[in-house]
Amino acid sequence: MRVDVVSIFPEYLAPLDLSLIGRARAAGTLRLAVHDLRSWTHDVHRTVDDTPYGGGPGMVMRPEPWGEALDALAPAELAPAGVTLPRLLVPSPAGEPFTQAMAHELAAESHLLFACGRYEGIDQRVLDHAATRMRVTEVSLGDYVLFGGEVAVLVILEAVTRLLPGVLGNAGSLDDESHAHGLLEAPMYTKPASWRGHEVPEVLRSGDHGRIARWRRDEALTRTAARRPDLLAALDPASLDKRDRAALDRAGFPLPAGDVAK
Ligand code: JD8
Repeated sequence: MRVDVVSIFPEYLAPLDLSLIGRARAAGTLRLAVHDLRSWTHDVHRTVDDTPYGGGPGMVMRPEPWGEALDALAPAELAPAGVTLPRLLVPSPAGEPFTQAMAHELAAESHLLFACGRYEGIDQRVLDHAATRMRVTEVSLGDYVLFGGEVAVLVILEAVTRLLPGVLGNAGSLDDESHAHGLLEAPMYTKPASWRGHEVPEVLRSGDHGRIARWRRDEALTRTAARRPDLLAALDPASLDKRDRAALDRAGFPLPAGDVAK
């Protein structure tokens, strides 16, 4: 996968050299380039912002440097062939929520291009113009306010990179994770069995794999009911068996109506 990131703070993307993402880059699975938006300015002050039309606080990113950056990284001449046009992702608090489903979707692309805004954001015409030649998605990390898009790009690329073939050593650990089955994960423990007066639950040391699986499922259901009732409500009621329903009942969670599996 090819990835281009444009930012006025390219140093902010330095963590992409580290750890598993860095290894994916070294292996050639991920061909990542970070670009300084100011390299597409021409004035002596390398200006990227100006005052907002209509008034209001702060500054808005001027369209000209962005237009040149996108022209350079997604040349319009390639549009008829269609194959090399990147998917443009623009982090914004007004974007579509980023989810594991979107991470899977992005992992299937051959070329991603991220535009990191700052200040009050990027002149809307940059996105409107880009949309005439490529797929543009405004994406949000969540309902809180950041200074700019750089951290969102770090998060999105971490979620996407670990889905690329060959990046995660143990393929089995992908399908058992939180959100894959719509529930939060049960807590995990390692040695020692007793630490500062806190014990590892007996069931996990029992060696009884059936009991362990049931305990983990109950913990997943109980945690999800307490912390993420929205996830439980979205589950297909038919995916909950009698013991699932008993665990939810004990947790005081109103049982979803519908057919009981098993
Ligand atoms: C990009 C500029 C700040 C946005 C005024 C100050 C994502 N979940 C998220 N929260 N915030 C962002 C985000 C914030 C950004 C930019 C992403 C570019 N800002 C501006 C408009 C309102 N603030 C985000 N993804």
